[in-house]
Amino acid sequence: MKYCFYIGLLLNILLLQACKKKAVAPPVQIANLKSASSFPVGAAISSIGLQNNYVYQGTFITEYNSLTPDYEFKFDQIEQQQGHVDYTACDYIINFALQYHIRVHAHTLIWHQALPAWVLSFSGDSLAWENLFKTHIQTEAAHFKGKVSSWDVVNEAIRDNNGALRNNDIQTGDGSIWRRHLGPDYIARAFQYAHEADPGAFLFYNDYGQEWNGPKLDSMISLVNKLKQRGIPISGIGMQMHTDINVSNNNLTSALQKLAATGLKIHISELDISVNPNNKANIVFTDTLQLAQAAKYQFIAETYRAIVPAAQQYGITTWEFSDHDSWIPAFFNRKDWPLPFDADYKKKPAYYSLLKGLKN
Ligand code: 9MR
Repeated sequence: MKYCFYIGLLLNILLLQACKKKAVAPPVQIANLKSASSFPVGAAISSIGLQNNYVYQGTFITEYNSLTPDYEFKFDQIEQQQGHVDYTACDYIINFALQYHIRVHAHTLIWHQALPAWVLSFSGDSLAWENLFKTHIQTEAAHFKGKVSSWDVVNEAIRDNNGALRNNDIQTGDGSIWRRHLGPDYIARAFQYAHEADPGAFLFYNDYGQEWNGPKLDSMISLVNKLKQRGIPISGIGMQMHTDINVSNNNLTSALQKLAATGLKIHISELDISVNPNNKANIVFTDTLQLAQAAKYQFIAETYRAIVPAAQQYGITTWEFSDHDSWIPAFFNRKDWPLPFDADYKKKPAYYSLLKGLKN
């Protein structure tokens, strides 16, 4: 009996202590990227990923509040045959975004790649080309009017080697059919046509290389400043930022400074950070590489927040979010791990450092 009393007392004390522990508030933890950030955090996603992979879909919904369609909105996807426009995959993405209150940054109206064969072989005079160009822009922009927040209107119009506009060099894969048939002012007209079709959308010029290619950066800045001066309805610049762990932090900082000085919105629009830029065949993703990548993610997010004024911060978007879905290994035929989630959709050091960079 006496023992029963002591055992009861002991149990009560243990219970009390357990209750006390429960009452202590847990340390504050940021649960996801979107709640850590004062501006939208996005990723490129695909309708196939959303449809076939619940982990993909769940991870995206938990972490992000902006999306860019990976390929569905491109010309070759929506109009494989002339006159047969099919928005099924795009509309799937739009409905998903509406359901989960996710911003849609649509990509892209005018690009020299991802064109249907009939456009590449189209023969017509300049009026016929202008008509094709305008009809494509306005039909698509009108279809998504009020459903997308913004568009990459023109993508990658500037060459890598001298900052000139892509032009006739179609054979090398470096030219632009648009510049060739429509003259250099096609860029301004693309923005005007898109604005006529969807006056409420923010309109972006999107390109890559700002952080490593000075002439290209300067040419881009001169292009957008001239458009602004002429009253062409451009709202922002997309800095794709397909970059790597070796890129110079000074270059990143000065590119962001120069771009922000245009006064336009700045979207880091396709971020990924390669750890194998030199295509090493036997590379292993060591802890050292993991940490170098994590530091670069953090640096980019912190620098963006420090340099771009809040009113110009359109957001940071990675190109997909898991190493499983990155374009880089297939495109460059190499091993790489460029994104914040690993191939099993588990958070990498890069994820936690990006989170810190968005919040610190
Ligand atoms: O990642 C995209 C890939 O799935 C598509 O097949 C490809 C062609 O449509 O485009 C890739 O995305 C590119 C983007 O549209 C523009 N910047 C470079 C991206 C990677 O190549």
